This record gives sequence, C-alpha cells and structure tokens, in this order.
Amino acid sequence: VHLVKFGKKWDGKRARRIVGKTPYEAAAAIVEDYELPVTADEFLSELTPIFSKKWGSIKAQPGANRLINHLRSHGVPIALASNSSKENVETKISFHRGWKESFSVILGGDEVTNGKPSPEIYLEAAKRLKMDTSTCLVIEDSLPGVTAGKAAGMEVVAVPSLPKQTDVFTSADEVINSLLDLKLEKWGLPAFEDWVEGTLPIEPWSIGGPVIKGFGRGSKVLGIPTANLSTEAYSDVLSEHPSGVYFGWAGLAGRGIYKMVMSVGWNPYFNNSEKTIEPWLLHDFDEDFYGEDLRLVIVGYIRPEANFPSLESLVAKIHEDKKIAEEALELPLYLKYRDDSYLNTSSKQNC
Ligand code: ADP
Ligand code: RBF
Ligand code: MG
Repeated sequence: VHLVKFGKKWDGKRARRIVGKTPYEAAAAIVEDYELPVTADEFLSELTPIFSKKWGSIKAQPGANRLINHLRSHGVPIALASNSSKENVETKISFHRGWKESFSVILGGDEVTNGKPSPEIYLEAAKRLKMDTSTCLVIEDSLPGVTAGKAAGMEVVAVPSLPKQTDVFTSADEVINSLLDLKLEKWGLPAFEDWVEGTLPIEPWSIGGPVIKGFGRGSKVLGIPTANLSTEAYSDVLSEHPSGVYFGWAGLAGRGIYKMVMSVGWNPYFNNSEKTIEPWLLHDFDEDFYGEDLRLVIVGYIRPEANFPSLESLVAKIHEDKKIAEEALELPLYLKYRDDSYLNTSSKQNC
C-alpha cells in the first residue's frame, strides 16, 4: 500500500480500526497507528486519487446484485447510507450496472452533521424513504454502522467485512457470514426464491492446481479426505469468495471428472489461522493423488462454516452436505457444468 513510502507495512489486525469510519477519521487513525510524519489531511489528499482509480475494479460482494435485484423486483424501497461523501458513493456505485437506479435514496456522510455511529444518517434515510424507523432493516459491515442502526431504532443484520469478527458485533440483531446467508423472511421481507433443494446457485467460479499436503487430519481425524490446493497462488480468488460450504465438479487430469463438496475458510472447529480450500471428491479412489492437477468448478453454495460441539456432529453435517451436493449436481442447472472445458485439461473422460 501507500504506507511503503513511509517505510511501513500494512497490518491486517489494525484494519478493523478503520472499517466504517469517515475518510478523514480513517486517515487520522492510520496516521496515528503507523506514526506517519504527515497530518491526516495531507495523507488523505495523497491517498484519494490513488483509491479513486481503483474503484472501477472493486467487485460487488457475492450476493449483492442478487439482493438488490430481489428487493427491487418485489418493490421494497432501499436506501444507501455511507460515511463516505455522496460524490464518492455515487462514483463507486456507477461501476455497477443498475445499482444507482435501484436505490430510492443515497446519503453520504457529508450530508449529515454527524456520521455513523451517530444514528443521524439512518434517521434521515428513513425520513426520505417515508418509512417508519421501526420497519427498516439495516445491513451493515462495520461496527460504527451497527451502532448507528441500533441507535436509530432499526433492526440490524451485520455482515462483517473482516473475518472472525462475530464477537465484536454483539449489538447487532444477527451476525451473518456473507450476503448469501441473509434470510429476508426473518425480517418480514419477501424471501429469496432461488434456493433449490438446499442449495443456492451461484455465478460459477473455478480454481485449480496441484494437490498439496493439508493438515493431515481429513482422513485421519474425520474419515473424510480433502484434496487441498495451495492457497498462496489463489489468495485473491479466495478472498473474493465468502467462507462456507460449496459444491461443484472436480477434474483430475488423467483420471476423470467427479462430484465434489468442499469447505472454504478457517474451519471453526479447528480454528485454523489460514483460509483453506478443502474439496472432498465424491468417489472412492484406490490411491492418493498428491501433486496431481486438480481443477474445480464451483457452482453452488450450501451453508456457512460452523463450529460443532463434537467431532461426530461435524462429521454428520459433512455427510449431510455430501448428500445435498450429490443430489443437486444431477439437476440440469448444475449438471451442465460437468462439460466445462476448464475441467478437461488433458484428462480422459470418466463416469
Ligand atoms: P491432507 O491433510 O494432506 O489434505 P487428507 O487426510 O485430507 O490429507 O487426505 C487428502 C488426500 O487423500 C488427497 O490429497 C488425495 O491424495 C487423497 N484422496 C483419496 N481419496 C480422496 C477423495 N475422495 N477426495 C479427496 N482426496 C482424496
Ligand atoms: N470444518 C468446520 O470447522 N466447520 C464446518 O462447518 C465444516 N464443514 C465442512 C464441509 C465439507 C463438505 C468439508 C469437506 C469439510 C468441512 N469442514 C468443516 C472442514 C474440515 O474441518 C476439514 O476438512 C478438516 O479440517 C481437514 O483439514
Ligand atoms: Mg485435506
């Protein structure tokens, strides 16, 4: 990042201090945290053009388009309330087709006296929507935002933008891992209609590479082997996708194409410090295939990763996931991706 200029290194743990702040507050926090030899104003004015250039390449959170389209098609009015300036918010969303028109109200931090955590921006949003505050649902990724929403008398679902943050968001009415886990009917809103047989179709994504050694506990501890992929080579793909249990198709060069169910994330039961990708190929192999080229096309989502009171309950849940994936992959909607050319490198056909 820009910190390099000052001979400093970005510290992920400190990132949580700036999420949800106004641009000025965030700059001031960074200058203080890293003891930079500039004022917050100077830092901000150097940084703003650098960030503005990057806005166009920021991808929507998985589930964001789905949420916006669903609410619009059901006539549920939505507002966007951000501590960033109105101008910046409008520029940022201009890169996403249909977003600007979907919001009945867009409010920037420069349009209120006090930004979040003050309730002001949410009270103003409700007023402009002509909605009673008690009928509004706030979806927030930051702690100041959750505080603001609750202070405005609204129901608040937190979707933390940083991992392993659940404990910090206790004031929210619910903390979910990603927008894929939002259950609108819980809040009196029309339910999503796209779940099929316990699965949520997603925009397919793929990842592949040589199978590496994992923690050595898949088969040994759980009786469930998972063919781990190197996460280093794919850190950007992985960071784009929320942790959770997914399924799809797996291609093994020279062997074939198989159904696959996997977890992506920190495996709460084992509380790993790294985000890993753990695909279980739904096929009995006679031998290990470490080092071989494994290609995955991920087509659907099942559930968030969870913690379990016992190893047996974790194993039972994973077997449930397997059953859901096995059956869903027979649906034309998912079956068609079995022919994806990404899976067939030099491999011979099978199954
Ligand atoms: P590790 O911790 O090294 O990943 P696991 O106990 O999870 O070890 O076992 C994974 C290995 O088992 C894979 O790398 C692969 O070589 C082998 N294996 C055998 N059958 C399967 C399967 N059905 N799905 C995934 N991996 C399998
Ligand atoms: N680990 C968890 O801690 N929580 C989970 O909810 C979870 N779900 C999984 C679902 C599937 C389909 C698979 C294959 C694994 C899952 N695991 C989960 C990961 C499991 O803990 C992991 O494979 C082992 O830690 C082996 O390294
Ligand atoms: Mg494994």
